[in-house]
Amino acid sequence: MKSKELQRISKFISLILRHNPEAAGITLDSHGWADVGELINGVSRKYPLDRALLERIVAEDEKGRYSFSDDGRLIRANQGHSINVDVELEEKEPPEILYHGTAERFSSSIEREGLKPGTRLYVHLSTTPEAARKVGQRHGKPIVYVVNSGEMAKSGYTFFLSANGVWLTKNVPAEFLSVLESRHPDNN
Ligand code: HQG
Repeated sequence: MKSKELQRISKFISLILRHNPEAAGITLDSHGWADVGELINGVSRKYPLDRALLERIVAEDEKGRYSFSDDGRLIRANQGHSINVDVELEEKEPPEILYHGTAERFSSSIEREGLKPGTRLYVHLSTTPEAARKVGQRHGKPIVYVVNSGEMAKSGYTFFLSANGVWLTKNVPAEFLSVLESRHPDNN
């Protein structure tokens, strides 16, 4: 199967497991798990999918978006949900600095209100400016914020590290944000 087709199926799976299980006629449990057989049946209404292909999609996903349960019967998205499930995120002391990539057009609102999770459960933070810039590019002309996560943790804010290495927190007040100044003309 071509990688474009695989990507299309993966996008549909992430829609189902993060936002809209009804799109495949399935339900998730309170920890975000779907039954693998039900997911395959539901996706198969739209795209060809069997266990082997699903295993390939999970194994090859470049962001490690999905996990199987230990017995292989269940599958869930590791982060990125808008529906209220508890994926048993690990609460963890964050690094001193994290980054958030967004589009320039959101900057006045962000600098007024801080970072809010929007439709998702958490604000997503990156460990490098490069990764943050890529996230921001999905929305338009990117801008990268430096998040003073060390100071936030000292002030009592909690952080979580997802199974696939994404830092998450409920919100970031504007006082902990500063714009990353680009040092290179190409770096914007
Ligand atoms: C912005 C992808 C105005 C926020 C990525 C972002 C990530 C505000 C947008 C993951 C705001 C929400 C998540 C405020 C935040 N005013 N705009 N006060 N506060 N925003 O897509 O972080 O490929 O829900 O900056 O790689 O872009 O799907 O979040 O631009 O890890 O696995 O509101 O999704 O991963 O957009 O992306 P999103 P995000 P996947």
